[in-house]
Amino acid sequence: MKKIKRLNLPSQGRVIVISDIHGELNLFTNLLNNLNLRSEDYVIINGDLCEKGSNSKGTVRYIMDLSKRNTNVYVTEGNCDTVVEDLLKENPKLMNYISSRKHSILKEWLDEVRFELNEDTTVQEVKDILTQHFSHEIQWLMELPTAIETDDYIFVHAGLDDCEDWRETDRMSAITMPAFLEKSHRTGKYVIVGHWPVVNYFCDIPSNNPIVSEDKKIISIDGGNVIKSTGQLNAFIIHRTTNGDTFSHTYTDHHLTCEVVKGYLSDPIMSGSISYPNYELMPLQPSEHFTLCKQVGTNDLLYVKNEYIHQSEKGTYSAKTDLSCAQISVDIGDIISVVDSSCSGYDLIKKNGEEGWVPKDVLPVKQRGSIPVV
Ligand SMILES: [Mn+2]
Repeated sequence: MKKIKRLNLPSQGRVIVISDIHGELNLFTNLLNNLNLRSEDYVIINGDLCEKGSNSKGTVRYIMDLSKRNTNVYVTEGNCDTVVEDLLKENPKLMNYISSRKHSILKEWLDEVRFELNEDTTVQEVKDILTQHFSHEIQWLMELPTAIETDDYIFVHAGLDDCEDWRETDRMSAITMPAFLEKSHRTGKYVIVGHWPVVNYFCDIPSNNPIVSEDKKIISIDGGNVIKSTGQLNAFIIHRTTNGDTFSHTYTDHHLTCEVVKGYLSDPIMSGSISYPNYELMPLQPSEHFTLCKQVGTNDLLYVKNEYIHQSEKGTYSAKTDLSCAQISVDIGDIISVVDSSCSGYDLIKKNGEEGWVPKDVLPVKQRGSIPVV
């Protein structure tokens, strides 16, 4: 990769890392408010500002202004942000991309200048129009560094190759490689990445919270915002002190919150989760609310909520979406978010970033109605 930015961080204060905003400007500004952002804080936006969410152009505009106004705000590029590079290269596949995608910054920009695509519109025409009206944004996105290196950290969207000199990592690998937490590197520094929703990494209770691997020196922070129905936008916070750095995090999401009215101790036999690409199931033992299934891709035994099991015309079974198969414990007074209250017997909730099932009487009566799965 060629675009590497060197940065000196102060030895004290906060460094806030946020990735994969994907056009969710409201979640992002709420997150900044929750953080009580101060001018001395450093902020690293670690790629994928646009695409998938509903306000890509607003998000890019906002972060562009933020980084120009504030000398402590830095941004790296993500694979979704390279959509402007495809535009400048006149990639013919872009026409299909713009017309088939529900949300794209290119479509939002075309809408803003009231240009309507038709079957004959060429990528050259789109490029001419957008470079005429949005040259500042396009140039700013094109110039984003692939990685930011400090004395102790490397910020990169997806990951680095396990080679002698990490700078030799191909740029496209650095912004697209899957599941970096399952790989390794030899940089000697903490590598902080987004891109791969952390909930995809197996754990007993599915969680969207950042994962810090001290062994691998990898910190993975993508909370699955927009991509996952139960996802969240994480802020990973590095607290710099003279005695060494400590870490914490906070997040925002779109779910309604409520207060738990009755405590519940989870059944530990119910754990694990279903996530991409292991959706295929073999039902073994049905019961009123959950069916014990073998997950075909992993051979794991999971209790899957009946409403989420789909039978194909061929008679095979699969999970309809990513799903927690865990129960979680709650205490009276806990503030939790309600993810799905439309199923029988149990509600799917999120508590401190973790997802799981609790019996319906745990939530206040007004929450037990049917709120659709987001
Ligand atoms: Mn990405």
